[in-house]
Amino acid sequence: MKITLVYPGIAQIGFGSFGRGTPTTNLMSLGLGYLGASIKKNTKHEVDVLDLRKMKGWDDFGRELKERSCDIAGIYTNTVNFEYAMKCAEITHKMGKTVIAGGPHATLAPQELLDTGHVDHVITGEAEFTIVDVLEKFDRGLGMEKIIQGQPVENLDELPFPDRDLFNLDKRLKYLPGIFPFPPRYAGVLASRGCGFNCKFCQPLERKIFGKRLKFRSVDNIIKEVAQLKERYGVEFIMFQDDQLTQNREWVLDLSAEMKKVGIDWGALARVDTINEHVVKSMKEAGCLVLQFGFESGSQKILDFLRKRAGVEQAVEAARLCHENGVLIFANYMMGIPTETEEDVEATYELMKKINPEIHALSYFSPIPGSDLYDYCKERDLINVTSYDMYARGAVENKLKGIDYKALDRMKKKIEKCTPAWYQESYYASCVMKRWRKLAKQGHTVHMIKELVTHTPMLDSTVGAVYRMVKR
Ligand code: B12
Repeated sequence: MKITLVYPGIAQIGFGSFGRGTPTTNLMSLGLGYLGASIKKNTKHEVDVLDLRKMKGWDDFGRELKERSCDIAGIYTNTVNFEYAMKCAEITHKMGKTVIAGGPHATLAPQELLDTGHVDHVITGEAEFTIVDVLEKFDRGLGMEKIIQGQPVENLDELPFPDRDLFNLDKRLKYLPGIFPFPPRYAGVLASRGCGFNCKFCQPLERKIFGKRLKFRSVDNIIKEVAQLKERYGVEFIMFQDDQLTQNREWVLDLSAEMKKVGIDWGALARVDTINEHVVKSMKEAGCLVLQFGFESGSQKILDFLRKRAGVEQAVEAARLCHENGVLIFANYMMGIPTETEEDVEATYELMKKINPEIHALSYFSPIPGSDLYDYCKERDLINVTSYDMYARGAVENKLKGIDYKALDRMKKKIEKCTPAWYQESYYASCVMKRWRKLAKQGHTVHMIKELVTHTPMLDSTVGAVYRMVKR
């Protein structure tokens, strides 16, 4: 039997967007990587992956699917890509194949998937063990429920590492450009699952997927994966994709000590209230180049409304610790939050000025289904979202009624002006130059030129490097 795992992540970026130099176009789905590894390890069935970002269009997808001649398609669903996921299901179903779906959207609204008539079974929550059972039952022709609760993974160390070969990591690393803050030859790793906090714009969905208990891999297990990535694939930078890596200080200090021995650059997501001087220093000494924080807002009133549990002062202190210890700050923040006033937005501007991050990414608040803040907005009839792909951050506006997005846009420009642009970072520019020299040396000149022309971040970083040289 054969199962093809499908990643439908083309919302806002479209077909053929793979490798265009943003996290959304470049990152592989670790969830599907884990499922693939589990199927390979625990069954005799064949498994491969189809990534919509690499397809030219729906005909191409249909043709490729036919060629793969799988029996079952396993489709990842998140809300923003729901329409594309269901179109994949429809095409697959019409070919007479069985469709199983999972992922965040499947977990929060399984019946919605079944109602399309193109999905046969939904597995909610974590699925590494359950997908194996399901495939065995299919193989033996046994019946199954439509909605199957995935068996939670209690001990993450029991899982095989995500299967990178299913996503051709080798080839990706040769050709994929870096995305700041990831230099070329980076890979994502997940060191823990779950989040112990209760932010209104995110929870309870995370708890529904991963359970209430925080789950940490052992440091030893993580280091084995990191070392494998370095040795087998020549990975030079690890991005820890956990919701936040710093929720257990002792563990993160142990992890840092071991990362130092591996000798590889890395970055992670963190919370401003879970770090201190010792943690930041240790992380930096261990090769941590960048920490990504959800600062969200400069208004304490809004932070409290969001149940963020972190204070504005803690945000400023976290930024100071990073600057003093030479860790780059990647600042995520939001505007367009319900109850937010002009003064609150002004406070966010003031905070961003104080933080002075190297990289910043604004999201106009998206009421993400599965979160308490989505329910809040729905109850008050605030939601303006008319299609699933409007849930993406980026340039999508008018998500909520009563918000002056034009004024927010003006504020966004003001903030951008007072915070340095990432392309002025000499580290990234020098990585890009190094990569191009290597590509040229290896005879990939055409690819190098193509990258220079098509990937804006590459172009920007070169402009940035030249700019700095001239300035000096
Ligand atoms: C890293 C990350 C990203 C990265 C990379 C995503 C990637 N390709 O890996 C980037 C930065 C690109 C990103 C972007 C966005 N993200 Co994001 N992201 C995450 C994060 C923090 C980790 C993802 C991960 O690696 N998880 C670990 C793996 C093991 O879990 P998993 O993917 O869910 O897979 C498991 C199960 O779901 C299930 N499963 C998954 N697929 C399938 C398929 C089948 C067939 C089956 C049976 C089971 C199954 O089994 C897996 C193993 O147990 C999660 C939060 C989280 N902790 O998961 C948010 C999360 C997935 N993101 C979220 C959101 C909202 C977004 C954005 C929309 C943000 C925005 N407003 O723009 C964009 C959308 C991008 C896109 N086009 O898809 C939400 C999704 C909520 C929803 N309702 O869909 C999450 C859950 C965070 C949250 N709580 O709000 N994200």
